[in-house]
Amino acid sequence: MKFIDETKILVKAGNGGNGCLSFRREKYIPFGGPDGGDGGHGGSVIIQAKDGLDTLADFRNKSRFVAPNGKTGGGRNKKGRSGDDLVIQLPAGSVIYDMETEELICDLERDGQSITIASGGEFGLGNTRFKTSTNRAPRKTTDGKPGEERELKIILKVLADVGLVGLPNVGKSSILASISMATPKIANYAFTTIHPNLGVVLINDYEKFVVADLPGLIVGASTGAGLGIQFLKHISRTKLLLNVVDISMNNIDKALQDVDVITKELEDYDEDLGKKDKWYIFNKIDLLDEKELEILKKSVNNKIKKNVFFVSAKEKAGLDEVCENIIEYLRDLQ
Ligand SMILES: Nc1nc2c(ncn2[C@@H]2O[C@H](COP(=O)(O)OP(=O)(O)OP(=O)(O)O)[C@@H](O)[C@H]2O)c(=O)[nH]1
Ligand SMILES: [Mg+2]
Repeated sequence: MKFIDETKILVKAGNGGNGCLSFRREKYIPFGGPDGGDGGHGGSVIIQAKDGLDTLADFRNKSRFVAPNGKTGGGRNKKGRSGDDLVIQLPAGSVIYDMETEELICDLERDGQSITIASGGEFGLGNTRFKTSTNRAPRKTTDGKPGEERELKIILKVLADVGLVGLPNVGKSSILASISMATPKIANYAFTTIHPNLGVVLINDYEKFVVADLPGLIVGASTGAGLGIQFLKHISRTKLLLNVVDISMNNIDKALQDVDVITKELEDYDEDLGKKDKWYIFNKIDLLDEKELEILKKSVNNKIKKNVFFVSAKEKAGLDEVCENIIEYLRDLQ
């Protein structure tokens, strides 16, 4: 599923430093020639793609990026110091548009790819530059040019690897909250989630996957009942679906029926969605006692042969195992 994260930033490159007006003044040399140096170049603003950044959240608080100006030139032909370039790192997959013209500037696809988004201003020339055979004491200099300034819209499309589906209120958002840093709304009523939520599950320093938590599905969702339908199309590109089932009622028949309702809605909506790999997550096991859980596990395992997990989002039980299995599954797909 593709989620869109969007932000606006303002970038301003540094101005070029002005050229210097100066003449050599030394003892015994009454008419020293011009020695005004050039200014420094303004720093440019460069945008660079980086793997491992997942969202544009870092840009919520900082949205102005200004590269330093070039310094003015000095006497004795001293060139002004150039402003350093300012590098902004964006997640790979970011697409950059010009706010004003809405024109696409670039699509940063790969790690390391970079673009100069605002060029630093040209430096101004010192008066030394204007010395000619006929004008040995020029008073002319030029000013540095202003650095480019642009307002940018950045859009990041995130592809979810795994989708959480299930009836309303079964604990999909609670599972997302428990395995990722996401903070979806969780409450004890149907259709708490009205828009998909996205979370990144970090397994270790270099492995992670993205989970989408969808609004609850109900009977008839595939033909438009409830909220889920409008989002089903988005999970068409996930690799794996987690069918979440509430087993707090300790009713195996009801639980299996719930599994089937979701499977059927997915199939009815789209054949390919029906064929997608599905795992079954029986949630809220904290509400059963040990014996009840033992019996339930046995009967579920009799009916569904593999890819069944028993978890408690509330107590974070069983979810590490689910996540480890997911990362292994995704690894095998590559
Ligand atoms: N005891 C217990 N309660 C849970 C567990 N997981 C979720 N809940 C509760 O179940 C209710 C529904 O949880 P949500 O995570 O909002 O469920 P959802 O599937 O996202 O619901 P919708 O967004 O409405 O489809 C909340 O009151 C949760 O606190 C669990 O493992 N144990
Ligand atoms: Mg929810």
